[in-house]
Amino acid sequence: MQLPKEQIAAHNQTSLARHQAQYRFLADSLTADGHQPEQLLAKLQAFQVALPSWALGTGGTRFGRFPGGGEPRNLEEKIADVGLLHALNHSSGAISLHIPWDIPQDAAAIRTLAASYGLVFDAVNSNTFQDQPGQPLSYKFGSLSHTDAGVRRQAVAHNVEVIRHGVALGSKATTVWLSDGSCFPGQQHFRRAFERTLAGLAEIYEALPPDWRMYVEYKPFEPNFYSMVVQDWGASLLYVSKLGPKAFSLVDLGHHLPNANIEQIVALLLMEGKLGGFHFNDSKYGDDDLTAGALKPYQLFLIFKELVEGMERNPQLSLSWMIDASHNVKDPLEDLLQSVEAIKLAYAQALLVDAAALHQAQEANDVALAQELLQRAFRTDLRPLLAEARLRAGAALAPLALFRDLGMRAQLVRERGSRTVATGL
Ligand code: AFD
Ligand code: MN
Ligand code: MN
Repeated sequence: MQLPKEQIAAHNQTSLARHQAQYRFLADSLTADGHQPEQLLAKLQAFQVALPSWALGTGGTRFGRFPGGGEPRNLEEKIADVGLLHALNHSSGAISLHIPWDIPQDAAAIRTLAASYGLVFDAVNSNTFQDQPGQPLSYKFGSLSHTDAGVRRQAVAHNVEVIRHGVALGSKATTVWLSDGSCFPGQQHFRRAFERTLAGLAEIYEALPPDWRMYVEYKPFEPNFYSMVVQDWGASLLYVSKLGPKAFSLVDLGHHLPNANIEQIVALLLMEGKLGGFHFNDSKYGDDDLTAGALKPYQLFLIFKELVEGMERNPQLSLSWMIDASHNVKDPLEDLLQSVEAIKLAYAQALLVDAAALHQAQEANDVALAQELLQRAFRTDLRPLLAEARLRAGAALAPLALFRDLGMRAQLVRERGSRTVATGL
């Protein structure tokens, strides 16, 4: 479903006067505080968050799945959904594919279709955590870390195949998330499992085109509940350091044990030049995959504060931003709009932090002032700034309201039916 520009403009008209008043007030107070609203707007407009092809349908848990209707039935419809979101917020200009859930049959046609919505292809993702129909060997006891060399070969070949699909689409990176590990003490020899995994990753690394990157995602538990072969950022950093300069760690916000200091992990990975990408979501207990910023917006801001510092220190820094969420009770498209908004808000707030003053406060051990400086930025309501960035890009002032007012889910249900189920988890 293409969303005509005129429809967006007409909807914007309904709240334009109110927005303009709010934006003027904000821009004046930002300017008075020494900020440059135009520069902030330019940074926000350039910031794009990729959406994963597996997050456009209703996710499920092992207990059940409650599809909401109108879910995309194929890759073309997934691209259409991302295109719709991008038209609404002008911030979701990329899609990340999961192979084999979304194998493009005709890569050139898929590329053209994506381009018609202004979309490019972000990192491709491999899948060795499920057995596919007709697959000769099983991943029940692991893939790259498996004791059987035949299974390891099959997993490497799959990852190389994923890179091949990505090349045809114009992707520049592959993300490897391994579910390998063990459920019981004694089941797996830790060092051997690590060495086998490293050898497999090295083979995949060899297959990377020269301008490609490999991201190694870590996760402490699930589906294995005693050990995981890439359990944390330390393990991920070990692998990517051994692999070489094209390998980077990927931080998925949900892949930490409760209360982990993720912003500190980000700072240290940046220091090592080994942070490659991000999977945004929010969680209370584990890999909950909830809407970014829904539970811990201050944590998201603190993470962005480190990211902004990293980006300012190294303007060449290139990071892949993606949402990795699952929607069990909300409309996936509404949820993604909310996630993108929360991510950009945290980014914008982080841009407001007075880094020089904070540095001084830190050097002087002025703890109270350091907190004031951070919270001053965090508590500034920057929603009118985000809306202004969208308005200038021809997107919606109020994406979620427009999605609802035009009855878009109902239109999708009419088009696709109420019983469609998208591929994914
Ligand atoms: C996992 C990881 C990973 C993977 C996804 C599969 O976060 O990014 O590709 O789920 O849906 O938990
Ligand atoms: Mn992830
Ligand atoms: Mn996850």
